Amino acid sequence: MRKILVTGALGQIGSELTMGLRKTYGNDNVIASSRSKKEGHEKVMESGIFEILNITDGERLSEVVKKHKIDTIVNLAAVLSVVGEKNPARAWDVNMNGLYNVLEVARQESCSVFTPSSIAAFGLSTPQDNTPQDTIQRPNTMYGVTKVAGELLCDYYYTKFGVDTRGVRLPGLISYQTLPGGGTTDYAVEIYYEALKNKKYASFIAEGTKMDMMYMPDALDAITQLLEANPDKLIHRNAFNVTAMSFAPEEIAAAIRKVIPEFELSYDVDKEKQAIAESWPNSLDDTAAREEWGWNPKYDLDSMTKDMLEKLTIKLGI
Ligand code: AKB
Repeated sequence: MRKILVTGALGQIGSELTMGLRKTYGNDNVIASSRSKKEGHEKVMESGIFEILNITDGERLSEVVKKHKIDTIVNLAAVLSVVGEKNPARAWDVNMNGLYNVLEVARQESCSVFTPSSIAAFGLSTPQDNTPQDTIQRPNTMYGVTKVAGELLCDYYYTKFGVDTRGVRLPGLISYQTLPGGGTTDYAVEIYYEALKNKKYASFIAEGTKMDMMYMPDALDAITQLLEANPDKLIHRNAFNVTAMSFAPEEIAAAIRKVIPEFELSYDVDKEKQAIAESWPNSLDDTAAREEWGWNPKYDLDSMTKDMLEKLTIKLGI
């Protein structure tokens, strides 16, 4: 049985992945960690071991890994695109120095490592449609820079030291449990909350701007499937394109209108976020993930919308 450490365990992905991993591997075998405790996350903090851990502190990371005899680190602590542009130095520190610490401890303690990359690892010179697995990567955000460098650093630790590193390029993630923490794709989560609460939403992303997206249950499947994938079949390891759908604001609004016909979409475009969105692909080609480890998402825009609205209706007590 694996002994897993999840960093960033109280974030959008971590809070759900930790609970999922605990179901599969047992509560005692999945250690959740975060740089601080957070109200509303008692389930994650109390259903198994919880450690206060900031990944920029390599010594503390090493101590936690040794203390719990960790063999797998799922590194989800990261500063996302929009927040990263407000504080590039912090984005570099957490996303790069933090990842370096994770890989170094993994090398010393013989752990395997899962770290997500992102669609942010692409830039304006990348082919925008059906973006290939292996292509030009010249992102123009600090978050994107750290994601490309992170992919390369993980490759380096695999080829140089034999650390079993794996990762996927995640698109925008949509979930109803924990809010995302400052990304460009966050509009696609906000829109559901506002549709239920106010029947209208002003999108900070402009009409016609397509980005790849995925419902959280598929993202959790992607991570757990790749963790357990047969290493002999993995050619790409640290940076698999994965996607489940690609849409623009007016398309998600149309899907919401099938459930809430009176829903109204308007636009209040944020220049900085729009520029980031335009630098990212319209849609990814995820053939390599499908071929190398059987990636096959379950949710499309309509089935995700139906489930999101049902679950959020219960959560918000509407
Ligand atoms: C963001 O928008 O920054 C993230 C991402 C696509 O990596 N959701």
